[in-house]
Amino acid sequence: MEESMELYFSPLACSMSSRIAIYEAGGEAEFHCVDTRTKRVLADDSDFWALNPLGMVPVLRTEEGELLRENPAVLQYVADRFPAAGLAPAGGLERSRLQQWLNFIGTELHKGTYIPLLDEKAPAGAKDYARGKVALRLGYLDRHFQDQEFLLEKFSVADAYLVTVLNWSQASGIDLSEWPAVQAYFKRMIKRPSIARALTEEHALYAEEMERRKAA
Ligand SMILES: N[C@@H](CCC(=O)N[C@@H](CS)C(=O)NCC(=O)O)C(=O)O
Repeated sequence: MEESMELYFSPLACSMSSRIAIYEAGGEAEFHCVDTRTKRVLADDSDFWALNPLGMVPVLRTEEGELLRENPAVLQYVADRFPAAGLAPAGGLERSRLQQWLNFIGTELHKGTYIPLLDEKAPAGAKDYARGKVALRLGYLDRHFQDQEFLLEKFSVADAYLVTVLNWSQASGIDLSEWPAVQAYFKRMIKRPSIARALTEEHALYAEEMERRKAA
């Protein structure tokens, strides 16, 4: 029997974008929940540091047993693994355009803006610095979505990543109503079946994680 890919994830974290991509493609995968505070894999209490020396999700184990890290790489692997789903352009300028968006989301939004706002350990100065970056970045997206439905011509893994990050807006103190086209995009995206399913499942897992942390 062929092995399926395995995704190490944490509920509602950036790894949710790969779950969305797998659901969107109708692909098979095993999902392993990681507590990113204790760095343990929940199901077998194994050491997550052994899978990622940085202690971060996502980590993907391919069907061949190779470990792959870094969200844009994992997302493109998933897209290429299920080519019929058309979640990434096969090559050429359009593939570079996908990478342009994945890098924008990963660096400018995820790490540069949202993480300092979300991270309770980030000092006030880091939060102010990140807050100062919100308007330019979301304004850029807002102009894009004024006449575009998706980041590319059609739904891609970049949309899966963007919706995952925008989902942290409320917790980050970012009011998306200031960017109406981004807000409309977000509201459209969360109705998409693959995204609605991933959100429902990961919200439930997140609630369990909060209970576990309270009990610890
Ligand atoms: N550069 C990494 C960043 C991944 C990342 O920030 N993961 C977060 C969740 S969204 C995480 O695991 N944080 C736990 C930690 O930093 O210890 C990637 O693109 O995969």
